[in-house]
Amino acid sequence: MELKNIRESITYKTRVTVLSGAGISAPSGVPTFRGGADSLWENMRPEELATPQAFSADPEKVWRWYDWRRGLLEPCKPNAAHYALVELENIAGNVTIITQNVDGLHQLAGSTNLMEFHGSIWVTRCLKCNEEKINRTVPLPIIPECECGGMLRPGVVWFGEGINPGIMQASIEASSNCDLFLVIGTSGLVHPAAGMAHIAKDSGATVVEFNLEPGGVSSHTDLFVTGSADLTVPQLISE
Ligand code: BJW
Ligand code: ZN
Repeated sequence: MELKNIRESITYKTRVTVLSGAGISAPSGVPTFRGGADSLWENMRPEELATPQAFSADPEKVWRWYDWRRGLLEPCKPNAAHYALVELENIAGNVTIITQNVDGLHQLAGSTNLMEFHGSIWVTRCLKCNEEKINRTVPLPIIPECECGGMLRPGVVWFGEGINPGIMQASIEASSNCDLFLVIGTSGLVHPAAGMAHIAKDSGATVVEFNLEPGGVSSHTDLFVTGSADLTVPQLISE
């Protein structure tokens, strides 16, 4: 099977579900988490920063990391891979994107049916009143405070935290009920997100992966497309 066969098989009736990860945003200048000299954790252990324990122990350190990343992300624009998925909505009638990314680039590109599985770096949540708010201020005061006086935290999902139950349920449904499942730019190491590819495969979908190199879900794919997502994903919609 080649990408050409997949492209030719897509009609308005094809139900497509996408699992995207940091690699789809890499061509936009967003650093990935694992591997590569520029990756976010090259010199740090994830459990030092992306856990509720790390935040309780040193909220200032964790907020500095997020504030630095928000600054890096602010000028980043969607790339050809994000736009190809928007275009795909005109070819296949039912496209659902499950993104592990917190960068907001799928929305910026214009994708409509989107789930932010690990939350958003542009959302804050109050530890006291629980209010969630969109917040695009860069840089933020450290540590940012809610109007109620409570401490704010980033609106993302850290290790050991559960996925929003509504998003979890909808993601399982979208993965179980699709014809084509696209895995784009994820190492496939973090669960339960990576498990969506397994659910799709076990439910009979054709699974196509786009990445520079194989990862945690590659043994569950029908086709592996090697290359940078901004060059390969657009080939799904035109030659
Ligand atoms: C390119 C490219 C280009 C580069 N083109 N490609 C089952 C088994 C084992 C462990 C677990 C399990 N179930 C749960 C766990 C524990 C844990 C986990 O998965 N650990 C593993 C690491 C071992 N999971 C959790 O803790 C999750 N919660 C949970 O399970 O809760 C249970 C619970 C239930 C009920 C109540 C309470 C608890 C939560 C996971 C949260 C992950 N959060 C993060 C941080 C988000 C906030 C932030 O941004 O700071 O999410 S971690 C980080 O990893 C981030 C990402 O979304 C996630 C995935 O990373 P991703 O996107 O795959 O990026 P990379 O960098 O890993 O890979 C980039 C890829 O791109 C590579 O493959 C490159 O090759 C490729 N690439 N350039 C195409 N140009
Ligand atoms: Zn509050």
